[in-house]
Amino acid sequence: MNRFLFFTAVILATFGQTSLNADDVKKPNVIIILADDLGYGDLSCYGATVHQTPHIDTLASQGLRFTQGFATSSTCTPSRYALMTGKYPIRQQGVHILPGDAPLLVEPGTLTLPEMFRKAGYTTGVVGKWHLGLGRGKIDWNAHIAPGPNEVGFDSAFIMAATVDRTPTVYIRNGNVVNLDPSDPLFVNYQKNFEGEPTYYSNPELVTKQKSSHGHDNSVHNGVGRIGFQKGGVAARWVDESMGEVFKSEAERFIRQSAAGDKPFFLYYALHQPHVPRMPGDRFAGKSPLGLRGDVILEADWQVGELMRLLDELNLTENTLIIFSSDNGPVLNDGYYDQSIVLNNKTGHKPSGALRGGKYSAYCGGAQVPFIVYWKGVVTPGTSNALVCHVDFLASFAAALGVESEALAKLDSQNVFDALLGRSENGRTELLVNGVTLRTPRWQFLPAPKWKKNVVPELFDLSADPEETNNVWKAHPDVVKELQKKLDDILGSSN
Ligand code: NG6
Ligand code: CA
Repeated sequence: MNRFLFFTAVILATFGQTSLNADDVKKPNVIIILADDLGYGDLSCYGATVHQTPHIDTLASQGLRFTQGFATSSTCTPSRYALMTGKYPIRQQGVHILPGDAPLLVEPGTLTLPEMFRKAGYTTGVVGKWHLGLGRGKIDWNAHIAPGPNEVGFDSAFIMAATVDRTPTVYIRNGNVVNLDPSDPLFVNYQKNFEGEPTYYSNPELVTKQKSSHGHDNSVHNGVGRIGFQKGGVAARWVDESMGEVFKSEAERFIRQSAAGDKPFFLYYALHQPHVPRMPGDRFAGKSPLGLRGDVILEADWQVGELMRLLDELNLTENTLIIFSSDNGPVLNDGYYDQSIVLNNKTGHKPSGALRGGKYSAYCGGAQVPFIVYWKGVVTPGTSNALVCHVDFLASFAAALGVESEALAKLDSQNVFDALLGRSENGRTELLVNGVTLRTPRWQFLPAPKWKKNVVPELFDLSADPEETNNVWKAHPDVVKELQKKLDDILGSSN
């Protein structure tokens, strides 16, 4: 019955008649689980045979597994910016991989994904990787840090500021560094070291766990060199090997607290795996033939299983919509010697599956990622080839929940809610990826850079050549012209 009412609202919203009072409708809880650098081919439900990911596989086998699910970008900050704002990252200056002390990219007051859920009456929370900046200028890590996630839509936030390999290596709860001892204040600097503080080069004996292959040579924490310098805040520093446990507990805490209230909840659960440095907890160390990179994928899978177990325990499974995806494609060596290349080659694992490229790449493997929508009893299990993207969550859920806002018209986000639920095979007709590539369900088009001479565009017919091996631009001048025009329109529009 409740679900029926929700669907009535969806249908009304689809036809522009959002006349149902939001309070009449039992809205599903929504959880977006976003892995960090997990590739299209890394899960057994997407073809990996080297190890099994049974919990995420359950989401896939009992939900809808997308074969053309996308992030907007092949790196983290731009990708997460689009998920949060419903805008292509190129709409704003400076949306690139951020240092750990960068200011907040999202302006408070904008219609973000969590803000939209709040308008729909949800309790909202984020647990895990943030990487969208904090504060407005130089951050005082020893005072309340704002604006941050709490100012752009999240009622509660338990985050790390940037990445596992960047300082500060501390957790931040609702703007305050967790476990900070006032007598040992925390300082962070991305330009220069603090006098007398050990670094990768000055104190190599501290680098006991993973050596850097490139970069990661500033402050050393927990046996690993990081990007960025830090001083103090020792009691607050995380233990990498327990991060999976910590984020799991925090996600559980948020769900339990929200379930005790009378509002539905939205949780953005931003897992830290399998980004470097890959440091699994004891229970997963040595479990995957892929080594550390595989171990932490299994750990992430366990976290998903624990979440589903909790939903069952709280009787929430049937009224919770879960989306599982990744912020960008996979990478093997991302700056540490962790055996990932050797073991990958030994096992023949394909982190991007049959796709070309991975993290940082303009080819499909850069941003085409695992993408699963699970809603027990509502989403009919299966596979969808619809082209869908994280940037679409905002418009899709706004339409489904009947949230109206003038801001929606100015977004790149499209309402593909029917495609997300498997009620339509029609997703997007085109998607801008990395601010340069145009992707359609059939074509992948990389324009020739205008400033470079003698470089031809690249056009791949994915229906015949999913691995992007055969550039067919010469054979399809009309397609090139049409896609270039679409690209120019998107880039030229002021959205
Ligand atoms: C790069 C880092 C890489 C990773 C990446 C961000 C080096 C050599 N490389 O600069 O390790 O941190 O930034 O990854 O330092 S992302 O998933 O957050 O985009
Ligand atoms: Ca990432």
